[in-house]
Amino acid sequence: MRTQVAIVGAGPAGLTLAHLLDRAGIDSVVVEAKSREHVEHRVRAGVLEHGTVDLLTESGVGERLRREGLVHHGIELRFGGRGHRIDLHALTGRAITIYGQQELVKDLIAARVATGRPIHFDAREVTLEGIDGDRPRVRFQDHRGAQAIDCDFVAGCDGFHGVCRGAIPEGALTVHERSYPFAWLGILARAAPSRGELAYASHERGFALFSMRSPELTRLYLQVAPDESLAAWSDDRIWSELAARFAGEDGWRPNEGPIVERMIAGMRSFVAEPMRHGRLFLAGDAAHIVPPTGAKGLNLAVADVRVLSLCLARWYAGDAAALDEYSPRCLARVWRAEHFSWWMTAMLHRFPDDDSFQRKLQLAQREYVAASRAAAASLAENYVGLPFDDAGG
Ligand code: RFL
Ligand code: PHB
Repeated sequence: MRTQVAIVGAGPAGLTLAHLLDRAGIDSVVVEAKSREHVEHRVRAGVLEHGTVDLLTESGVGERLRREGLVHHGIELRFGGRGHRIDLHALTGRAITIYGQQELVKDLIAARVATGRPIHFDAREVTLEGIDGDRPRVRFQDHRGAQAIDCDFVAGCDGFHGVCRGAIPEGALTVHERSYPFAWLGILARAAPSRGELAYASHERGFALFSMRSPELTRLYLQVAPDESLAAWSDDRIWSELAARFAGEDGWRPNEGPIVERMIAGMRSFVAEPMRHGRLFLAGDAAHIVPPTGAKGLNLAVADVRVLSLCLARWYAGDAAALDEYSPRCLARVWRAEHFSWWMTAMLHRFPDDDSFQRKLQLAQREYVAASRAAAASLAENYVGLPFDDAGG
C-alpha cells in the first residue's frame, strides 16, 4: 500500500484527521487495533466545545450532532449544600454540546467509509519504521497476513497506550506528568436526566458529577480510591453515595434507573513534547492526557488534528516550513487545557492528605468562583473552549 499519510488509531483524533485530510484532497490510510464494533461502543467523553462543534459542522460531519446533541448554556457547581450556576452563555456568548464520543466516532466512521478511502480494523502488531527519513513505513498484521503502508508521514493518533509515542527514540521526548490520589467510577443509567444541565459536586465524601447522554440516559461519576475495584460497588452503594454527595437545600437528586455501563478510570496529567519526531506527528491522547474534570481531552484531540491538517495541506502546497509550526501551536493550547483541567480537579476533589489549611483554601477558591463574575468568567471561557487561534491552535 502507498499513501500520503498513514494514520494509526481510529479514535476521535485519527478519524477527524482522516476526514479533514480527505476534505483537503490528501490521501490517507487508517489502521486501528480494535474492531469497528468495539470503537463505536466505547463510552467515554460527552462534552464538546463550541469550536469543536463548529469545526465538525463546517467540515460536513455535524448533521446528526446538530440534530441530537444537547446544547447547554450553563453548569452548576454544588458545594456546602447549595448549587451555584455558572452561566456559560451570559459570560462568554458561547455554549457546549453534549454528544457521546461514540456517537461522534460512528458519524466519522460512516463519513470515512463513504469516501471509499481505506480503514483497517483489527490490525495487530502495528510497528513504525523510518520516521527519521522521508519514506516512513507502517507495518501490521490482519486477517490477510502481513501488511505494509509506505507513506510521506505518520500520524500517531493511537491514544495513551498506543505504540507511536514509543517509536520516538529515548531522549528525544520530554515528559511532564502528574498523577492524582483518586479515580472516577462512571456509570451510564437508563434514567431520564433529572435536571437540564451538568452538576459538579464537591463534598466531604468526595467529588461527584452529574451528566447525561440523551433524554433517556444519565451519566454519573463518583470520586473513588485510585485502586478501587468495581466489585466493591453494588448498585445500591452507588446510588446512595451519589445521593449523599449531591444532597442540598433544593432537595435535588439524580433519577435512578438500571445501570447499563460501568467503569473505573484513573486520573492523570501528562504531556510529551515536542509532539513531532521527524515524519511522525503525535496527536490527541498519544501526546497528552488531562484529568476529565475539565472535559478537555476529546476537544484537544480535535484541535491537534485541525492544526495538523492545515500544516500538511500547506506542506503539500509547497511550504516546506509549515510542519515546524505543528508542535508549538498545539502545545500552547495543550498547556492551557492542562492548567484548566488540573485547576478544576484541584478545586473540586477531596485530596486524602490535605490538612485543614489546604481544605480552607480549596473552599475559598470555590466560593470565589461562585461569587465573582470575573472568576466565573475565567472558568467559563476555558470550559466552553478558547477560540482556536487565541490559544495557538
Ligand atoms: P483514543 O480515543 O484513545 O483513540 C485511540 C485509538 O487508537 C487505537 N489504538 C491503536 N490502533 C492501532 N495500533 C495500535 N498499536 C493502537 N493502540 C491503540 C485505540 O484502539 C483507539 O481506537 O484517543 P484520541 O483519538 O486521542 O481521543 C482522545 C479521547 O478519547 C479522550 O481524550 C477523551 O475521551 C477524554 N475524555 C473527555 N474528553 C472531552 O473532551 N470531554 C469529556 O467530557 C471527556 N470525558 C474523557 C471523559 C475520558 C474518560 N476516560 C474514560 C478516560 C470521561 C472519561 C471517563
Ligand atoms: C461526561 O458526560 O461524560 C462528562 C462530562 C463532563 C466532564 C467529564 C465527563 O467533565
